Amino acid sequence: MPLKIIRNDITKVEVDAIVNAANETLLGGGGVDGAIHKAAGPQLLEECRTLNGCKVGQAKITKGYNLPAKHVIHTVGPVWRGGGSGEEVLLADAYRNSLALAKAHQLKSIAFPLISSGAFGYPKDQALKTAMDVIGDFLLKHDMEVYLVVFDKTAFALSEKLFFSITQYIDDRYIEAHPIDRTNRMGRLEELKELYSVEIQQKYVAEMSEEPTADSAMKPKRSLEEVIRQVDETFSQRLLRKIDEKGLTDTQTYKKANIDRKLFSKIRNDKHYKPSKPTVLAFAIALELSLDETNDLLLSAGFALSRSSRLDLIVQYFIEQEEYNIFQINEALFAFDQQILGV
Ligand code: AR6
Repeated sequence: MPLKIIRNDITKVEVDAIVNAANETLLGGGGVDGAIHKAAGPQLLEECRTLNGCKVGQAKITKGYNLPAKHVIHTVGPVWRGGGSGEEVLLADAYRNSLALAKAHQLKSIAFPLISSGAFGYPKDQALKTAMDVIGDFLLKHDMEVYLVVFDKTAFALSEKLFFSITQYIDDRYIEAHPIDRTNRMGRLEELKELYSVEIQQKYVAEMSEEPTADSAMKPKRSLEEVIRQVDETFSQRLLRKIDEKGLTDTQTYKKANIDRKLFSKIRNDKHYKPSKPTVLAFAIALELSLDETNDLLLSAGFALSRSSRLDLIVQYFIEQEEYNIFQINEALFAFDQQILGV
C-alpha cells in the first residue's frame, strides 16, 4: 500500500490508528497531543495513565475512543538540540516503532503527524525527510496504508537547496514554452516570500537575471528498433517487458512506484489498460528509466512530457539527477502543489 501526503487535521482522519506526537509522561500536552486528547475525550487520558509513560523513540497503543480512528499510537520524538545529540536516530525510531506496533496489531492504515516538528523544534525539512525515509523503507517490505498528515502549508518545507534548484529548473524550461514573463516570475517570488528565507529569495532574484540557456530542449533519442516496437506495444505490454528487462519483480515494481497492488494487477491483466499520466510516471521512476525511455513509456499510453506542466518538469528534474526515490519526488511535488505520483 502506498504513502499518501495529506493536508488535514489528524483528529479527523479515519484510519486504524493515528499517531500522537506525545511526551514521555503520555499525560497530554499542547499541539497535536492536545488536539488528539480533546477530540478523543477523557477516557483516552484514563487509559494513558495505565501505561507508565513512554521513552523517546518508543511507542504505545491505546483505543481511539471518540476519534474516527480506532486506535492512537503514542510515540515520543526527540527534542531538537542542534542535531548532534542523536536526534535523527531517535526520530527514525519513533516512526519505525510506531509502524512496528501497528503491524503487530494487524492494522491496515496509519496516519502520522510530523513528529517533533512543533514544540520540540526539529527543523521541518529534516523532520520530513526522516519521516519519508523511514516510511518509504517500511513500505518496500510491508503492506500498509500510511498517511503523512501535514497540518498547514507552513508546516511543510522542502530543503531550501532542493526547492531553489527545482524552481530554477522549472523556470529555465518553462520559458521555452512561454514568452519570457518577468511579471509572472515576480508573482512566484511573492509566493515564495511567505515560505522561504531572505537569502533564498535573493539567490532566486540573482539567478532570474541570468539569461536562460538553450540546452534545455527535450529531444528524445530513440533507436529505430525502439520506435518500431513502440508502434505495436500497449502500455501494459511495455511495462511488463521493462520490468523483466530491469530484473525486477512485480511487487518490487509497484512498491517502488507507490502504486496499489490492486491497480497493478488490473494493469497486468488488461493489455489495453489506459493509465493516468501520473501512474505512467510513477512506473518510470520505479523502473529508473532514462528520459528517453520515460518518453517512450508515456507514448505507449498516449502521453508525452510537457514543458508547460510543472509536474512533468519536476519529475524530469529528478530523472535527470538520476534520483529515483518516489517518496522524495512526491515530497517535492507536494511542496509545489502538484498531484503526487502513484497511490
Ligand atoms: N493535525 C495534524 N498535525 C498537527 C495538528 C493536528 N491537529 N496540530 C499540530 N500539528 P507538536 P512535537 C502539527 O508540537 O514537536 C506536545 O505538548 C504541527 O504543526 O504537536 O513532537 C506534547 O505533549 C507540527 O508540525 O509535537 C509534547 O510535549 C507537528 O504536528 C510536545 O508537544 C508536531 O507538533 C511534542 O512536540
